[in-house]
Amino acid sequence: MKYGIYYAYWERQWGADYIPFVERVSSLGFDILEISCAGISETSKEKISELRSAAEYYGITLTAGYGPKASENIASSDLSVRQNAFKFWADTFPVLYGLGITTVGGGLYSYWPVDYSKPIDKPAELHRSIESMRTLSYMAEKYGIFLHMEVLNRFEGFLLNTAAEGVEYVKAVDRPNVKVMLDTFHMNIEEDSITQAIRKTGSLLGRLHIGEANRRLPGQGERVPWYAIGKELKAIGYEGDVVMEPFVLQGGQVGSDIKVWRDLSNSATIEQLDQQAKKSLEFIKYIFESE
Ligand SMILES: [Mn+2]
Repeated sequence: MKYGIYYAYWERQWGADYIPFVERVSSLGFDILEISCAGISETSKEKISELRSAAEYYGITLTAGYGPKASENIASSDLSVRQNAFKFWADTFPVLYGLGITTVGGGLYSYWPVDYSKPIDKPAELHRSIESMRTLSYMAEKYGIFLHMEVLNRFEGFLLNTAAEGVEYVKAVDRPNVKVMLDTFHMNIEEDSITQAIRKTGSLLGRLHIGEANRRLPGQGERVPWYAIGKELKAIGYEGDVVMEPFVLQGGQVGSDIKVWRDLSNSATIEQLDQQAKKSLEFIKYIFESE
C-alpha cells in the first residue's frame, strides 16, 4: 500500500500552490500528495508541468479529491447544471492526466456539502446520478482515470451514507473505473462496524481515507480501531492507497466547510504539524504493515 496525505491539513483555502507540498510530504516520508480538483483547470500549463516535474523528482504520486459544487452536480434535476458538471470534468480530466493523476475520489456522484434547506428526493437523485456517472466514467476512462465514490456521513451528503449503499451504487453503475471509497471519519458516524463495512465492500474498495473520529491525525485518538482495520484490509487483499485527511486548523473556507469551530491542532506551529503528520504516518504504517 502507498500512504499519503491531503494538502488541506496545512491550508485554510481550497486549492493552493502544490509545488512546495511535494517536497514537504516527501521529506515526511509520504508516497502520495492528494490535491483538490478545485480550480485546477485554470492553472497555467507551465505550473502544471512544474508540479508534475516536482512530483517525479521527489518520487511523489499525485492523487486528487473533490467535492463538486452545487453547480457541478451530475445528479441535479436541472439539465443545465448536469451539463455544467460534465463541462467541469471535461476541463479537469485532461489537467489531471497532465499531472499523471489516475485517481479522483470524493462525493463525485452529487454535490458537497449538501444544502438541506432544499427538499431531498433521494430515489430520483440516485437514478440521475447513476446514469450520469456511467457517462462520466467513459470520459474519465479516456484519460485512464478511476473515479472513487466516497461514502459520506448524513450531515454532508444523502446519496451514499454507508458502505452497503456505496457497493449498491457502484454495482448499478457497473463500470470498471468506478469504485467505492471509504473514510474512517464518515464510517465512524454511520457504520455499525467499520471492519464489517470494509469486509463487505471487498474488492470494490478502490480508495481509503483515514482519520480519527474528530478528523485529527490517525493515532491521536482512541476511537478508531486501527489494528482491526489493518487486519481487515489484509483480509480483503486491499492494495490501494491509504490517504490521511486531517483537518485541525480553524478559519478560511476549509475551516468553514469542514466545520472546524475550535483549534484541533492545540496551537501547533507548522513544524509541529509536520512532526505530528510524520509520527502519524509511522504509527499507521506500523499498524497496517505488521503481520
Ligand atoms: Mn474523505
